[in-house]
Amino acid sequence: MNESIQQTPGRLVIVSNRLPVVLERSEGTLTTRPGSGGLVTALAPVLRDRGGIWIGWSGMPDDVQKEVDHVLTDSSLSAGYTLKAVPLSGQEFEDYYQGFANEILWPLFHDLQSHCHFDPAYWTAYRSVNRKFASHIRDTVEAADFIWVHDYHLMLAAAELRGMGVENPLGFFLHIPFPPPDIFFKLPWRFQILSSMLAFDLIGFQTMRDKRNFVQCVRMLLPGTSVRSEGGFHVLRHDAREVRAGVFPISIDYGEFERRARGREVAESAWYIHEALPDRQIVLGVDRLDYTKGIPYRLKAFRSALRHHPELLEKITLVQVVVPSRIDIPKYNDLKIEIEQLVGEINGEFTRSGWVPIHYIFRHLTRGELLGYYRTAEIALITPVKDGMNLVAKEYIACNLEANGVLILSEFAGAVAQLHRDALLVNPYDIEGMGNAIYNAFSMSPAERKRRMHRLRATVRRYDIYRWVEAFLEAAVSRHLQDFPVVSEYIPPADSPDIGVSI
Ligand code: ADQ
Repeated sequence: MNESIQQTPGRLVIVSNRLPVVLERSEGTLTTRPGSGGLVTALAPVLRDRGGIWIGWSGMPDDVQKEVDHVLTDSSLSAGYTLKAVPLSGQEFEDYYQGFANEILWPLFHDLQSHCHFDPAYWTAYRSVNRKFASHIRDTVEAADFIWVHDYHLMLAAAELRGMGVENPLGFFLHIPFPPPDIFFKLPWRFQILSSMLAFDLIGFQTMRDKRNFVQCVRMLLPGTSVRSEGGFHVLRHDAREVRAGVFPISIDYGEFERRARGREVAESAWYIHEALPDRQIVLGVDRLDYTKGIPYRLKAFRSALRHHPELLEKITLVQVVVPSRIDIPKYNDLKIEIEQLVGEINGEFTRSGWVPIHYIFRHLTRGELLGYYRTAEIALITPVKDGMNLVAKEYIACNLEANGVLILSEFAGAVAQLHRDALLVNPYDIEGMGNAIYNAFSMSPAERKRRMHRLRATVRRYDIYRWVEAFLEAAVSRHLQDFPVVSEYIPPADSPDIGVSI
């Protein structure tokens, strides 16, 4: 770990909507198990080393809060840092989380304003839950602690804390994109959200595009704010307070993915997957059920590939894994129905004896199964219509040990800024173009695959999740962004994005 991080005074206080543990009730008893995911893995050692606290909602109803607190005290001992739950009532969950976060901010920040449901009751709940989080933070922190708030659920937290007199250094990382002014301005509460964000000291975005959108919104909506560039940041000065905005593309625990992919469980799972699909290239899609992931366009592109390139028939299988998510929100259920209808239509049109073109999986996979697919698939088809980063792309790369896979990546995933040189890029709205990219990937020579995949692997290995945590925490104490990839903005070419593919 970098020395400057260890030398920063005070503890680290992480704040996110959900705690990094999963609480479950089995036979009447509440238990916890560690949450998965790179963020927890990367932050846990820092929290343990310098002393830390993680504040978030437990996922349990607030009438069992005493029991939750009790269980979390035990989990804190085994985790080596303190877990503190913010209780939420059923109504708060509906209006703040399902409502404002997932029916307003999520679609709007992914440029899908037609999916937004601008209910004023949602805004009232969002404000009051952000205030509730702030009062829990205030009651927990000590003067020198660094508070790092995560994601769009808690964009008002800093302003609430400042209003309560908390003057600790405050960082914020936005995991999802920040929209351009024309879209952001549709938000009825745009002024309150934007001005509240300026109460943080450091704001991290996934890409240059997100940072630029944010700065443009501030310039237009809060004209009294001065903006300057300094040490790799944009520094915004408003009401005698300065906030620095920087770019920190999030990543994965590369070493851990690679290590597990090498293990026996994954090797066996990969072997069985291919054994069941002999002489075929597997095209893999893995997504949460979400309209931002572009699944229907992708299915249509696969159909277009089969229609226009008959060489693919019986030689290629799309495995589309969809992880159930937010199914209580009507738009998500509509999407599920649309996906299932398309899968049925395409399989109905092309299936031959011994070959079903799309294998559709709608459930959580075990880690071993997921990594088995990553390890063995010849092509990853990752085509969100918009995505903050997209970790699946990086996980696929880390698990592609033989370096024989091809990554087809949307121009609108944040990951494109780092991976554009060696992935096949597609516009997810261009169905035929995407179909051609599938064909190009299928036909790509082993040497070209290796060349590209080696470079992709080197990039993700170098800029892993540990480097990301280190860069953010270092930025919190230093005035300069040091030795971190200043990723250039990806600008789509004048011609079709997959031009120049040599196969
Ligand atoms: P997400 O929208 O959830 O994250 P993504 O970055 O792709 O999107 O992460 C999905 C995670 O779920 C991956 O780590 C993956 O391993 C896991 N997963 C997927 N399928 C699974 C399955 N079948 N079983 C088990 N686990 C599965 C948000 C933003 C992204 C941003 C991340 C991190 O929307 O743009 O990259 O946060 O900042």
